[in-house]
Amino acid sequence: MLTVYGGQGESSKTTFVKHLEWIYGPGFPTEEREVWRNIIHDDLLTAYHGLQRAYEKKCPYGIELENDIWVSLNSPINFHPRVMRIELASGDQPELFQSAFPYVFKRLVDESADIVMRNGGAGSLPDNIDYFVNHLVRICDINYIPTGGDILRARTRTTGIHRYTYTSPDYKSFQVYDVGGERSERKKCIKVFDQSAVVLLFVPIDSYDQILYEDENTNRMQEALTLFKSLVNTEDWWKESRMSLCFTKCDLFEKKIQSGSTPLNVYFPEYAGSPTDVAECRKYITWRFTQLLEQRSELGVFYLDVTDTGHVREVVETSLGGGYSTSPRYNHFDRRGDSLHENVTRI
Ligand SMILES: Nc1nc2c(ncn2[C@@H]2O[C@H](COP(=O)(O)OP(=O)(O)OP(=O)(O)O)[C@@H](O)[C@H]2O)c(=O)[nH]1
Ligand SMILES: [Mg+2]
Repeated sequence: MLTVYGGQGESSKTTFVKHLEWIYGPGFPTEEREVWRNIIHDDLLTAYHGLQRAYEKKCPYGIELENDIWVSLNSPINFHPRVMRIELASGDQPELFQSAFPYVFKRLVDESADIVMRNGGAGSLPDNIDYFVNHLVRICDINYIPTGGDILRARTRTTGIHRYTYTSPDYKSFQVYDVGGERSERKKCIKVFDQSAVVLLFVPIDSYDQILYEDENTNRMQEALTLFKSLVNTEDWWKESRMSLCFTKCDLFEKKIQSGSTPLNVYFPEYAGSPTDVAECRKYITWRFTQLLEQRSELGVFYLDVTDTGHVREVVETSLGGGYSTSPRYNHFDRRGDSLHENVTRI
C-alpha cells in the first residue's frame, strides 16, 4: 500500500516521517544524533537572533541584565552588560555555548513573552520554543546528545521528494513520500499523487495567525484553504485514493486559543463563536475546509499533535486499515449526508 502526503511548509510532514522512522524503522542511530545536535543548536541561534532583532525594535536600549545574571555568565563574551548582545556560533565555541547561552536566551525569551506568544512571523521562531527553553541547560551542555523528543522538535526544511519504505506488524509494507511544502517545492509532489492509495494532507491548525515563509503577504491558513480546494477537487489525480485531512499542531493551537493572544476572528472575521473556546474554533476551521469539497464526498479528518507517538500510530493504523476510526481525534465527513460526524470529545 502506498501512502503519500502533502501540505505547505512547516505543516509537520517531516516530523511525521521521523516518527515513522522511530516506530517502524531503525530509530535515530548515534551518528545521526550528532548531526541533529548541530541542527538543534543552529535552530536555537536562529531563534535567538530573530528574537533579538524583534526585541531591539521594541526596546532599542536592550535588556538590563541583573548583576547576578551577569556574574553567573562567567565567560569572556564580549557584550555590553546593559545591552543584550551576544555573538556565538554553534560548534566552534562549545564552552561559550554551554556557559552563557542558556541564561541569556532564557532572559530574552522572558522579556519578549509577548513576541513569542504572537509568533506570527515567517518562521523566525521555532514552533517549539517553549520546549527548547525548558531544556536549554541540557541542550547547551558540552556533552549533549539529542533525545528522540529533541529530534522530533528540531526543524529542517525539506527540498525534493523523499521516499521511505516501512513494514508494520499488521500490514506488509508501505511507502511514504516526504515532500517540501514551500510553493516552489509543491509542484514536484503532484507527480506522485496519482499513484497513491491514501493521501494525507497536512494543515497546521495553529497557522491561522501566521504568514508564509516564502511570501509575507499571504496568511498561512488562507494558503492552506486554497491548496486544499485545488487538490481535493482535481478528480483526475486521486479518483481512486482515499484521503484524510490532518490538522497538525493541535497542542500549540489549544495554547494559543486559550491564551486569547490572537483571537481567531481577527483573521477570520466571520467566526462568531467564543474566541477562547478551542472546540468551537476547531470546528469552525474544519468547516472552512470541508465546505470546499466538490468532487469528493468522503473525507477523514484527524486532529493531531505530531510530536506524540500515539497520534502518529493512529493515523497509520487508520489509513492502512479501512480508513475509519472511533478515536476521539478522528472525524469522518460524508457530504452525501451533508454532515460532519462530530465524534471528537477531547484532543
Ligand atoms: N508542538 C508541535 N510541534 C510540531 C508539530 N508538528 C510539527 N511540529 C514542529 O514544527 C516544525 C516544522 O515541522 P516539519 O515537520 O519540519 O514541517 P514540514 O511540513 O516538513 O516542512 P517543510 O519541509 O518546510 O515542507 C518542527 O520543528 C516540528 O517539531 C505538532 O503537532 N506539535
Ligand atoms: Mg519537511
